[in-house]
Amino acid sequence: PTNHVDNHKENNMEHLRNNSSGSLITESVRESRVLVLYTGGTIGMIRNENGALVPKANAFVKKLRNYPHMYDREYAEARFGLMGPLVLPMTATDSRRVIYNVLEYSPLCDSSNMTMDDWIRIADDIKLAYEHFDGFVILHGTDTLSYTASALSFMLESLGKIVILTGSQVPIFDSRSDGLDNFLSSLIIAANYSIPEVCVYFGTNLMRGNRTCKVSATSFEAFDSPNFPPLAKANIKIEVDYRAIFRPCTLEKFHVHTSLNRNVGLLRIFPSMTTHLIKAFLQPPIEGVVLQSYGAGNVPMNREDIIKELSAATKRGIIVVNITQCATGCVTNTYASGKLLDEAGIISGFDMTPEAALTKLAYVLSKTEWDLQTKLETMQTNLRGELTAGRPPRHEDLDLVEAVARSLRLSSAAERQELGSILFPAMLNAAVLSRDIVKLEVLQGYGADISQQNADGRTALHIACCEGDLNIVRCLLRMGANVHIKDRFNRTPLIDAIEFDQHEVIKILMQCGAHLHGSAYAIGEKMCAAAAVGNLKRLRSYQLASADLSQKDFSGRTPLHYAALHNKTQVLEFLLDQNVEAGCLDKTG
Ligand code: ASN
Repeated sequence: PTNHVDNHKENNMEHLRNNSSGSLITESVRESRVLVLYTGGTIGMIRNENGALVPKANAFVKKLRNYPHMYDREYAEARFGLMGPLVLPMTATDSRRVIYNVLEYSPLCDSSNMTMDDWIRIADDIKLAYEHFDGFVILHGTDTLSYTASALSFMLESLGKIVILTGSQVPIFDSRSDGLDNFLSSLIIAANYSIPEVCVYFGTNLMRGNRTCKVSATSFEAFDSPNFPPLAKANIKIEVDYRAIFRPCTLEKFHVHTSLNRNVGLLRIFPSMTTHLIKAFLQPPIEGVVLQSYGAGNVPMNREDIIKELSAATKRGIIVVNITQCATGCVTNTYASGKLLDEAGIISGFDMTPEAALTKLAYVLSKTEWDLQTKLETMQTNLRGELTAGRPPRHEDLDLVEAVARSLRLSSAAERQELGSILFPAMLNAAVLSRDIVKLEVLQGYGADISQQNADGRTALHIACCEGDLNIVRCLLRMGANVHIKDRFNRTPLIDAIEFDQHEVIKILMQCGAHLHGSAYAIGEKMCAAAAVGNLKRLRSYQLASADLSQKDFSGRTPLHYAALHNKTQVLEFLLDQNVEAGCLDKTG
């Protein structure tokens, strides 16, 4: 990365944050905010005099503003003025306005030049902007896009928001391009769907990033997810397969892991490979090897020299992970050579892609706090949905919706989807209200998405936060419930917990990375109203949610003004104890 951007990163972020208020903010405006990290790639390139594709700095956003598909000028200028963030036009199916900011990297990079440093820089940028946006889109060259997506999936730990990487085969500003659709669909999905994963969007598919490979240098369907179905398909409607989504089940805040071990490599077995080559490959400083074997994980049994070198390497503490050269399928112990590899200390990478296996090794090897055994076990554990170990559950066997659908004689996928979207939220909510943890777990076993929204966009966690039963809240979070989902009224579970003054619930939500969102003035308004009536409990709720107690309302007054005006001494004492600013003036001075 160049210093140029790093020096300006904080300023850029500050600029984006300041830009994210605007003039018409009210709570009723349903908007979602997406940060676009434009790293380079064909998508934003232009053709030079010789017809060659080259990146061009500071042109992308300017050009986008001339595309009515990408920029609703009238709305954007009324809302933010001339040079504010970009806004998508509303379509018939959208429920929220998509507001997006573009952070352009410098220099713009053909992805074939990208390195692990670039992955770290992207992860850091997401960290800086995390609380200010609902989702992230990374515009990226296609050549190494699957590597970046796989690496980020590991580096972004306890991720609660969606990150989508996309790019194109033809520049977005060419008259016939896949870039426009890829970018537009990524923005709409990032703004509207709770899929807390690092994804790749290409063609019409949203895929789990660490399951993807670039499979074509020419097709508009350039990426495939050979061992895992797409998370969503963008046809006339966007159809999300919610049960395919991998949700983090830790009670932790989002954080990023920003070191990677570079001493890793991909070793592809081929007929008549020389011993010399294997030996050279396994020389120090190599620490991790992804072995790309034949078929179901085979190496030539008659090549004792190869097995011997690999075995010596694992004895030296090098991690060797076995994956298949085939595009689909999994390493198994079907053949005798599997046993041989086991004995040589080589571990199975199951059905991981080469990109996922390599970046996971770089990630795992950089965890200095783990010993070798932990690293070996972690390589074989499903961390982010990157591998399938054992037989995947067959949903048809244990699917409640299937059973009801059969008895109602519903046959189409759309009807089943609809049935699930009605049945499960209602049943989850009933289980929350009756505080029934066993039922919640059974429902998840039957295929319920724990974060599924009902007709009002509310989830089981919203209800649980109003009710205030800590065990239920904790159970939902452990089952992967997302803390960031906004209902139809723009309320997150945290807002519900605040307005029901569930202090313990607020604490655990904050521990899991929940945060206040929207206009600071609107929050100020709520706190001032609480101060005016002496509602100390409510102010404590806001304090636990890390609200700024000296935040002004729309008239410029703070909670302290109101407490003084209405003679609410308890609130006054509390606020003064918190050292809130006492000296600020309201709009009348
Ligand atoms: N070489 C380009 C890149 O990876 C390819 C592309 O974006 N289609 O940056």
